[in-house]
Amino acid sequence: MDKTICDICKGFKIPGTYLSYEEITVGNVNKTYKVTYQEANGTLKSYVVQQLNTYVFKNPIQVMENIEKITEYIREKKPNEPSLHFHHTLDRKTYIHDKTGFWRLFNFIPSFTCDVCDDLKMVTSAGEAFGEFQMLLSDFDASSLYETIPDFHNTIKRYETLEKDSKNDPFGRVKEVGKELEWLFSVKDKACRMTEMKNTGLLPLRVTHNDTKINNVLFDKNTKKALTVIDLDTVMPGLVGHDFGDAIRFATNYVEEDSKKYEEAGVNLDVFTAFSHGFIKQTVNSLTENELSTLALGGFVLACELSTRFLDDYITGDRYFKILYPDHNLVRTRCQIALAKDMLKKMGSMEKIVEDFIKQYK
Ligand code: GN1
Ligand code: MG
Repeated sequence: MDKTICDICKGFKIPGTYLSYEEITVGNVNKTYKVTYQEANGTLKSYVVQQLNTYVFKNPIQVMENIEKITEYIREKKPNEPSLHFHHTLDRKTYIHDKTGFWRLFNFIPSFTCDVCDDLKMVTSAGEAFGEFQMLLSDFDASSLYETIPDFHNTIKRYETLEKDSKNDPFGRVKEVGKELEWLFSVKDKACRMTEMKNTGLLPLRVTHNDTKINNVLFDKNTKKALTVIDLDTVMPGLVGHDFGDAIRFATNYVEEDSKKYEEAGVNLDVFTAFSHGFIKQTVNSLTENELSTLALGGFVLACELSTRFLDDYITGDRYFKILYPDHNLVRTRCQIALAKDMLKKMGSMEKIVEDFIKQYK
């Protein structure tokens, strides 16, 4: 791997002497490495090298084109803020595609990330960062972006896929997951409500991030404020409720996404309040009434949708998400279902919290 990474850095014309690399193990699809170079004057400089998962991103060049467009757009509006800069090869491409894979390289921003965040000020700051991302792109022409993963948050289609694959049962695993399937299909209408509203023209398409996990926010080590949001691979036209909901299902859960302590999974309403505060403050004045009405539901929708995706991957032989042990996707499914069940119980409280912030900032 050393040689491959070193060659990739050469391809991106990184100046100085290659010293070392380490893998950054966050993320369920791509492979990410931090690489350190020594420059001619002796200073050390780090970069991030990433191998894009081309099973997931079937059209990686379109992914890069989307990212370039939106990072340039944001940089023009906020030139002095930290942001991702993708390096170019000699032939002016932002990627290298060879027999070792599809690679890109960008600046390393000194910062830290957190998978579980109980510092409520940081959670609010993350909410502001995702809200701001949404707002900075609110006048960007969403139709100029490629839909790099078609129907990514089309919950109706996700359910159809699960239904079809569980009928085919290619690995004989369906007998283990009867309860999970039954529960997921029992809440299908509610889980598909946002997609239904989009299909009937009740919700506008916006430029959305589509992977708003709190570990996709870089925080400043000293101030603990959000510096920027990262992981722009899934930036596409989408619904604001998806971005809000995905953030909620990840950040508010008492346990990690793949915890086996299902009985402890659930929404921490303090974290919910903190994130909603930051996000709604940034976005409230540019969202429609219908969009605002979907926010509290969003977490439930995304928890159910991701459950269908994890469960479908389990049933079809774990081809999509990286797994660390054989039933990892089943554990992830059960944890998301437990979270979604708790969200149903707390829906009234979540709606009230959202309404109060809307009143406060509108
Ligand atoms: C994947 O790899 P990562 O963490 O960026 C997935 C998201 C899921 C997430 C669940 C392109 O994101 O949609 O919510 O795992 N990304 C893609 O942890 O499918
Ligand atoms: Mg991602």
